[in-house]
Amino acid sequence: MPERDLAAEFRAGNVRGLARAITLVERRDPAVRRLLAELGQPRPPVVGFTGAPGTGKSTLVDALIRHWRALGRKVAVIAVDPNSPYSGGAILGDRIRMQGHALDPGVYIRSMGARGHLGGLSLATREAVRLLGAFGFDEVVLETVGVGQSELEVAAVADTTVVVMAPGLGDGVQMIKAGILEIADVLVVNKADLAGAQRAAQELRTMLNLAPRTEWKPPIVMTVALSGEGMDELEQALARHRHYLEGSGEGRRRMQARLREEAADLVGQWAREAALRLLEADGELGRLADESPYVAAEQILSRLGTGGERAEARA
Ligand SMILES: Nc1nc2c(ncn2[C@@H]2O[C@H](COP(=O)(O)OP(=O)(O)O)[C@@H](O)[C@H]2O)c(=O)[nH]1
Ligand SMILES: [Mg+2]
Repeated sequence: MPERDLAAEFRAGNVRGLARAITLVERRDPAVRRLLAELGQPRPPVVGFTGAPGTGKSTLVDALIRHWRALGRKVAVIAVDPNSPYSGGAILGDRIRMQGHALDPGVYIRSMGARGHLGGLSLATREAVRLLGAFGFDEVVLETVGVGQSELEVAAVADTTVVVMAPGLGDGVQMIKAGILEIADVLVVNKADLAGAQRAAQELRTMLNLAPRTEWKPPIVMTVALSGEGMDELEQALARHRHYLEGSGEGRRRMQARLREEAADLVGQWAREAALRLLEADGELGRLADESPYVAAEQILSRLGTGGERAEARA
């Protein structure tokens, strides 16, 4: 489908157009850039939910959707799964957990993967967020699905990162080792109905007290996502953090950092594509790479620097 039609579908609020556009994002199709240029790029606030599988992220997100819908906000959820090379559609379990919203046009849920390109996941997620904003969503939630580095990639895109723990899952020391605690703006101990929740919260408190003092101290919220207990506190914590971002200038700083990261990621991606084209087209360069990838890489960089490939990389 030509981008012109896609833009028309966006303006008409046709959700299938949105789904197609996000599929183009996953394929790293340059048509997305032109579509965004045509649509404009309002960026909705993004809340990321991360934490070990089974801690209750989807259940929490479901409760949050209900809260935002009651306020008339349109909500989009992207389940970010780095292990899936290419997904599309909602993940079955999450669809079941969030199916209460299936008929609500103010809610959009889907999963997203990205091919194993460097920085590909954050690039794709950032573009998807812009598309969702252009489509008219007021709030975007990212939920990590797989385990591994998706946590950090999601935090790099989100304005507010919520790290979810549950008793018996996602041990605190492990989170520190993985650098997860550092990315938390809000900490949730979910499944507060289960034994061990108070102790998990106490452990977290101790660890936070050991961390260097910062202007924003991540609050610890206890929730029972299944019953909605603690959701008011979670919503207040999210609102407070949003307020802090606006008032302190931290929101601006994060946005700048994000845009710079994105620029660097784009260079990485475009240069890689251009390099592969050069290696394909130039037999000599290919043979050079067979002998020494370092020498070949330097050759390629200097050739890209002279601008020969630049126009093509931009296409
Ligand atoms: N006991 C209890 N179970 C919960 C709570 N929240 C979620 N669960 C259950 O935990 C399981 C995993 O939840 P899910 O939201 O899919 O976790 P995710 O993998 O982090 O998205 C499901 O069976 C939920 O019903 C809670 O507050 N208390
Ligand atoms: Mg989930």
